[in-house]
Amino acid sequence: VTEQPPSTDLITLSRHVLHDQLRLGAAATGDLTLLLIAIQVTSKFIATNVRKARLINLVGLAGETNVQGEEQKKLDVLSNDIMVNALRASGKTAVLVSEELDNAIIIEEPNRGKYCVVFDPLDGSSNIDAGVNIGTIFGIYAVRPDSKGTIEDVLRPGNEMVAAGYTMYGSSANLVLSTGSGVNGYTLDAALGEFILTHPDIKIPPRGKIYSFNEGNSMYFYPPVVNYLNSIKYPKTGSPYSARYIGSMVADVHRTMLYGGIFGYPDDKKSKSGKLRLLYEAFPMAFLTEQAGGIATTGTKRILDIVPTSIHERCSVFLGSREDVQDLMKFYESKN
Ligand code: AHM
Ligand code: MG
Repeated sequence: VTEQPPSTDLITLSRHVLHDQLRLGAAATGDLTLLLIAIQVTSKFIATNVRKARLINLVGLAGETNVQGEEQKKLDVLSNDIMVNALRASGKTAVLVSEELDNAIIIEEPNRGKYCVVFDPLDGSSNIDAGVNIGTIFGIYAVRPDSKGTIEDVLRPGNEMVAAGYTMYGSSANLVLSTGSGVNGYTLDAALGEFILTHPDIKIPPRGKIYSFNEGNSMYFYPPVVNYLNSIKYPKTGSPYSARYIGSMVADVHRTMLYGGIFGYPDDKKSKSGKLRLLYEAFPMAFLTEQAGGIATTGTKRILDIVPTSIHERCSVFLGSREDVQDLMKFYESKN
């Protein structure tokens, strides 16, 4: 076997988003490009901290004190600080909403820009201490015309987002991004310190063979979910679906993007609105899913059409392969 010479023409994330901007011509100011470049830097920074967390005492509870008497930051608190600092300093943001912060941050002059970023800096907290995949999720809105940036600029349906993405910190760091014309995946080349385009134009297979639910909640699930799950576990024809559930939304959605199937975190008798957060978990993942040709629904309603009333509200989530999600929706339609 002859070895291929290494590529001398790498497509980095910066090159790719810049190319996108140039395509739009004079219409694009370059601000979104610069914001996306700032976000990818935060992902690199968080990725290095995730990788060395065990060695430098970043796991465990915030508020603990290390041997030098310095206060330790938990990885998710640290990730939040990394993102808030970088997004403020980018000069491109007006409003920031983070899962870690009760209130939105309104950016003042001279740092104020025209974008709002909603994010979960480190999602999958139950997996952090075990070294299992975790990730950052983000969505971006442009402020409304004539707005200086208020909370109303983020209390808007997900279909008004201009971009969304996530970075998964796993065996490699993978950043998956959409600016509204398809989905692209980039892998961090640690030696270069650059995200390289490795998964151009991701399309979710129209049907998969995997379901991803926390079935430990089955006793609380409503009949449409129970009956749908039974239909794929005990099919009348063919083989049953496989179960895969990591408990990190980014990792479970990433696998669904690449392999197909259905991911679900429904509302149920115990969690009346489900668990996942609308603004910075459900919306960005729904945006990416639709851009990759899949469906994202609450069971009865398109997720991206929900109008949020508060920044931390929750919603029921099912997303993934078109045909699989349609099958689930039929159980809601027939109410059984
Ligand atoms: P977190 O924001 O506290 O990390 O919770 C969100 C996570 C998601 O990543 C994941 O899909 C879900 O919670 C798993 O919840 P559960 O442990 O109830 O299955
Ligand atoms: Mg979260």
